[in-house]
Amino acid sequence: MIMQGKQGLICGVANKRSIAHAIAKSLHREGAELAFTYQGDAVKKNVQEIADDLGSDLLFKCDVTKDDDIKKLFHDLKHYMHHIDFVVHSVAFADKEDLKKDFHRTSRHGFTLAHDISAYSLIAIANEAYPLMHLHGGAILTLSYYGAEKVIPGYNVMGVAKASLEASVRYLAADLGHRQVRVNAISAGPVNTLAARGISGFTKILDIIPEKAPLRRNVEVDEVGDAGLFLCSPWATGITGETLYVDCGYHVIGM
Ligand code: NAD
Ligand code: IMJ
Repeated sequence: MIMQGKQGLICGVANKRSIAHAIAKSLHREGAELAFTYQGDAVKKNVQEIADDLGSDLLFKCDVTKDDDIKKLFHDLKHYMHHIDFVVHSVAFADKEDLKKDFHRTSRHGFTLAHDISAYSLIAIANEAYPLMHLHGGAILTLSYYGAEKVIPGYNVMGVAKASLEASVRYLAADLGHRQVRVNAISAGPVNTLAARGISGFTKILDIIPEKAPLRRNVEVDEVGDAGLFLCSPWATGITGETLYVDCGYHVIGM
């Protein structure tokens, strides 16, 4: 029970398949107390049910494009939790049209939207989270994908936003490290979630990984959950600014 006495916030649960749900399950299993955010009414019921299952009655609405939502979230969280030990940021969005057409067709609006939701939101959340972390610090974790560094068909503007996210992890780690606040990312292999559904080429990628990855299989979402637990836990107090691959080793293969 490495997380006994620890408490924190999970952003980005939409349903039971969400990577944020897997991370929340691992943290809960090891004794952590959790609070959850939900994006809007469409997913509130799902998130409420998941929070219930994980022994939490702390549920806050937060659309990360809204500064007021983020401010109110942490104001309310402070009231209930007083301090936090970790925040999980598992949020991304791009206009579906931008994931279909060629990357060079990305509009200014589409570029801005993807970066606002998928990268800037980590900075906005980190700024509200670190003052709630105690003298002994805390952990901030986000989720990335290999499309940040290599061209993956259709990932397009999301790849550029993830590159920005991973660079933000390094700059945030440098800024907040003197307070013992650690900032890390997991670069997860493909997982069949809402964010992957309906993506053309997704099933093809799920078929390629078992042929090429060192472990000869796709990653299980619970393996991402356990790696997330590790990075949020006292086992990882020496790790910050890192992007940890949880992808069955796919990223080390050259061809
Ligand atoms: P998901 O759809 O379950 O989670 C995405 C979450 O983002 C949802 O909960 C959604 O409500 C939230 N979100 C979108 N716009 C938001 C906004 N404006 N305000 C607040 N929340 C908003 O899918 P997932 O696969 O669990 O995605 C979680 C993270 O994991 C994302 O950052 C994604 O890029 C990353 N990731 C996913 C995969 C994969 O294959 N599924 C692989 C690597 C990384
Ligand atoms: C997404 C697009 C293209 C290829 C993709 C993905 N591959 C994988 C994903 C190969 C694994 C899933 N992923 C890593 C994401 O980060 C998804 C982000 C995403 C998904 C959607 C779908 C629905 C929508 N907008 C989205 N914005 C971001 O309207």
